[in-house]
Amino acid sequence: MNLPATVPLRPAGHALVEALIAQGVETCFGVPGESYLAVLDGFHEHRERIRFVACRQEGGAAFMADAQGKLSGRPGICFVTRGPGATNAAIGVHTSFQDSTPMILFVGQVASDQRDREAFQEIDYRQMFGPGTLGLAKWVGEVHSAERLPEYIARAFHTAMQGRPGPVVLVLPEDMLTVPIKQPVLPRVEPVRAWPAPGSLRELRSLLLAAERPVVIAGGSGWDTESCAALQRFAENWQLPVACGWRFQDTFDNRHPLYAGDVGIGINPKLAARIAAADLVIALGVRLGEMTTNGYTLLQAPRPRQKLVHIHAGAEELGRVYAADLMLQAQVGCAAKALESIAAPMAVPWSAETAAAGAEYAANLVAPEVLPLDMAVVVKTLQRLLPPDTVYTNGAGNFSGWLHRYCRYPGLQHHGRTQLAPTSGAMGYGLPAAVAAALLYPERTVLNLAGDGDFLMNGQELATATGYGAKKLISVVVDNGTYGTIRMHQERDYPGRVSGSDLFNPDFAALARAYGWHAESITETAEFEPALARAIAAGTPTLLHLRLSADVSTSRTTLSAIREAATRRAAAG
Ligand SMILES: Cc1ncc(C[n+]2csc(CCOP(=O)(O)OP(=O)(O)O)c2C)c(N)n1
Repeated sequence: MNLPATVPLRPAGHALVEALIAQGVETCFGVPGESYLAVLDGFHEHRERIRFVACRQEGGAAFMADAQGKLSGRPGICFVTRGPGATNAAIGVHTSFQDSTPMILFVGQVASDQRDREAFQEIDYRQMFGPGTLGLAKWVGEVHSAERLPEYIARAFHTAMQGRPGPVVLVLPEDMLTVPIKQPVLPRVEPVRAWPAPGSLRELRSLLLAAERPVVIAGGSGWDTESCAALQRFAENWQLPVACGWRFQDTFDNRHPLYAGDVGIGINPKLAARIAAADLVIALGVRLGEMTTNGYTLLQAPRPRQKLVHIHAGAEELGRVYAADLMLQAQVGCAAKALESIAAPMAVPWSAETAAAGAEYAANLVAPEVLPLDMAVVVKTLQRLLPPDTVYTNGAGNFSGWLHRYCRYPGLQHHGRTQLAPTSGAMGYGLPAAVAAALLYPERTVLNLAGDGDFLMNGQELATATGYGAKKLISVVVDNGTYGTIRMHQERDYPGRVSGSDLFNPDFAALARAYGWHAESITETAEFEPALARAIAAGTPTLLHLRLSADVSTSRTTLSAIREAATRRAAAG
């Protein structure tokens, strides 16, 4: 990009919008505030090249920016006002942190001459989001000098994308945004990528040659078309079974014979046993967090029984919990391409094990019929009727287990990311993520699977979908009248003592219609396919409301079975 050495004077708020355009941003999400009027005016000034999507709550807006970051690989952008706006948005920052999603949250701040007085809605964002707080922003910057705004923005983009990607918070004092500046914006930032050293690849080859039961766990952020294809070729060269980390299921094509399933909540017990019995685990891009390690037991912390190779872009992730036998600090894209180049032998001793892992994955897709409304059939029908490039989104709750178990996500080399799901376990993520996907990629179909509790955490974003003209967007709400996950834990630990987990629900279909959506309610399996066909044909966002009994708990068991087992355990002392 050729930049003029000087540009006409314009308010810093306008320059900020120009800088976003220079970074390739076409859509930003947010809720307006009087603290950043000069930026909103910049959006008006440049409305032909960039749009500001006004959301209904900052939590929804921040989740939309997270979804944008996941789908594009570049920072999703969210604007919020000070105090209440920033606190509402915190859930999205936390999710981007745990999910390693590149994201930038811009926060309007009180004027500089009012700082430190606890002025109206004032918060010190470095303390609130600061890296010292473990798990909020990767970096928090406050722009005190309008002239240095371009520098701060470039740094925010670098920081959000480099190493372990994550969220950055940039704080914008109100008076700074109105200062006229003549600094040009900086050119588009590309992340610096680290490659694995040749010596470590030789070590990895030796570990593979010495192994008898290796398993790959792939996931994390930073994957793209080329690196996913390279991972597949590496796996094919070595006939390796590949599992995907929790909620990174589109890292490896789920229809490929080497796919072994996903590692997370609700893991196929056969896959868990296989990983536990492996003699070599290659963790590629995943964080090896609590969910992906089944509470640090699949891989015993801090020294696993299996030999462990951990490849991650963030130096701080390597050796954070596990004393791996080999640690490679490399961006996943570079690592996958390097792995592909490691010479494989003509035959490997574990081919039969790999085939068995694939067979176990296939067997896990089969489920006994459930009456009257079968969630396994619902997910399989979705996959049969919806286009292969459909983006599937979900928030948190047991309902997501059906999607994770039965949905066969294509590897992202085929259609880009097809799974948007929070490893932070944040309820309310799925609907705004789906709205963002539908607005950013209107040619693709977007399917949100939501729990009744989960859905209403951000149900207000139905209005954003309608207001901005989303079309190929379907939300399936699994209504079992309870915060079912919590009820499940209660029945396990305090059988029969229901407390705080019952829900009063609205008529979800009527609610959606009030927002201008098409909507239907469904009580039996046979009604689902025709309703979905009508949703696909509707040309307008559609909500399908599934009415289930609270007893429907997970894809493997019911509440009554959990309660009975817990009661028996208690009686046996
Ligand atoms: C924002 C947030 N609040 C609370 C929780 C704790 N939590 C996890 S699952 C769950 C219940 C989810 O209920 P629902 O959406 O109805 O799905 P179900 O479990 O019934 O399938 C709760 C309250 C959470 N993960 N996120």
